[in-house]
Amino acid sequence: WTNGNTNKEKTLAIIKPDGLLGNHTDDIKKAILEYGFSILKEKTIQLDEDAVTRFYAEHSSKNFFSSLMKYMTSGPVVVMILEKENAIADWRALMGPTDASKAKSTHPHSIRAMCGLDIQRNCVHGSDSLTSAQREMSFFFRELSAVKLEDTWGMFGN
Ligand code: RTP
Ligand code: MG
Repeated sequence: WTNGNTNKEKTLAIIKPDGLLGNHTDDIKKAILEYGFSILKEKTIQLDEDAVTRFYAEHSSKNFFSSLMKYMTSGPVVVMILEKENAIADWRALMGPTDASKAKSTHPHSIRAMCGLDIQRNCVHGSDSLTSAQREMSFFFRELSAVKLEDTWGMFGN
């Protein structure tokens, strides 16, 4: 039998401050829906330094961290939970490579080619693994930590 949710995967997407400031939100959401994702949850928030430090903990010792902090707190962001089969990898494919200046020649139809500028101002974020997706979804949507077990159960096709 099936619970109707078999093989569906969820991932966390962020439209970063440059995406909102450049008015790319509607085009990005259009691309997301055309690619076959459902947008399960969405909210617009302003990140503070504490949130960025916790969210990007893995980058806290990198030389670009203070610049990343300034960028990510420079304006509101849109955080979304996307769902489809293979959502984590497919959303990263639709985003394109981290360096948006390269994306323009190598992945011209990607979102970063469409609205990103360079290696930092690349318009969007996507979780890079199942573990990150779970952590990042409950980071922004706390109520989800309560349904995590049920979701995991579905993901393994039981
Ligand atoms: P990926 O893991 O595929 O490289 O892509 P990502 O978007 O997850 O990028 P990541 O390396 O995890 O870095 C997180 C964000 O930090 C900014 N960044 N700046 N100045 C730089 O060299 C630099 N490198 C990364 C970007 O905004 C990046 O998305
Ligand atoms: Mg990353």
